[in-house]
Amino acid sequence: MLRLPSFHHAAMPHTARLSWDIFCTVIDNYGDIGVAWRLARRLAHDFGHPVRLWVDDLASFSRIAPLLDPASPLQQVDDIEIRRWSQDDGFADYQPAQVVIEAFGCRLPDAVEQAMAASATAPVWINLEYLSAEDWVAGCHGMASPHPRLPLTKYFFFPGFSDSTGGLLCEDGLIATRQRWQQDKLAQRAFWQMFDIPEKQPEEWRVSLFAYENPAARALLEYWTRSQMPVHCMVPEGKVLADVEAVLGRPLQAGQHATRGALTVHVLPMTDQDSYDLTLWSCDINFVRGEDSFVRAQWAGRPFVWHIYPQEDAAHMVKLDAFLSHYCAELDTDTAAAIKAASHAWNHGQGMVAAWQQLENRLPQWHQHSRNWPDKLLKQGDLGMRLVQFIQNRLK
Ligand code: TRH
Repeated sequence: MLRLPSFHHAAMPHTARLSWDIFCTVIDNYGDIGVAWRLARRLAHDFGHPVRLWVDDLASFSRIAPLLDPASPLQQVDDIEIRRWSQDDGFADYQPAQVVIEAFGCRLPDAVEQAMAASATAPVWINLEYLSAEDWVAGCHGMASPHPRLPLTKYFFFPGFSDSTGGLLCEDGLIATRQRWQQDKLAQRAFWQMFDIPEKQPEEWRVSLFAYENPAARALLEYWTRSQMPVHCMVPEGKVLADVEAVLGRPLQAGQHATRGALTVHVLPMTDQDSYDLTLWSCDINFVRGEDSFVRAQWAGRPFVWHIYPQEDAAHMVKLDAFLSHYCAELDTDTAAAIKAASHAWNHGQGMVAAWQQLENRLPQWHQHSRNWPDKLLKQGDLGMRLVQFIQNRLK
């Protein structure tokens, strides 16, 4: 059995111990629970704080946390207390932690709010928001909103890319661990062997593909069947698989692979978050989606293409552009133009082959930029550290 690298520093930061309740509902997909779970683990493992994670849908949660028992309403996983909840639960005996996080505006039950208001010291109440690189985020980050009836204040905590936002979640020591992994060919070989996938060859593209349904994926995969370099494409089972199957001409399940021309597709089972990180670290280029895999691709230090979660009225395209202008700010004009064109093509579902050809010519610059990018984002600390500091300032 492969030993996964440990991300944890021996020394914990000197922050006063806080207890946390994180409430999360699963809307669709895995992003909300993915972020909540990652935050819980960051606080428990790197800060040593006790965390209770309240989740309404344990079946979805267990897809990214295989040790979880979806039938158990109360369990301990990875040093975190996991509790199943719903809006109708009584919460009669609920005793709030010092910090209560409402993830992505999931709305706390009335009884929880009342228990918070009745506490001798009201907990610090945080609404953890979705990630966006838009400029308005800095103005809204940390804003206080008084409860209409109870003596409680809710603070809005926005992840983001600038120093005046809440930053992005990253474990202590993660970047160094990732750099060591990327030097370690034996560990990578052992990792791929777990999925019955051959080790990466120098003369091959190894790509991971985690995306929503996307006609641009069909066009790109078709193009890769005629590639000069063999392409090995790792596809976690899920939404984009139908597009992949259309190109390969047959149904595919986790654990299977299929080849057409220069393209070989390997369908991966959903793994836990740490193993998914290893997939991202071990591929040359990663296609990611939503919020959490998008952030993890940035820590991977490798080029990535982002399939943003689609919203009504194309609001997501504004968010995409806000990120791209940030990401490309210090790049040369041609590389920036190629990355922007490929991102637009991928998210509009058309024009991907031409955009990809343009991008192929800029790969060295794109690789270099991907290696430098995490340092820029982490200079002022990650989201976990900024959140703990924010809470401590409220408690002074
Ligand atoms: O699943 P997503 O599409 O989630 C989305 C977004 O978060 C979006 O903003 C939100 O509004 C919507 O959900 C409801 O993509 P995301 O954010 O990348 O989450 C996927 C999670 O799954 C992430 O934590 C990584 C994890 N994962 C694994 O743990 N193992 C795997 O094998 C794979 C492929 C993913």
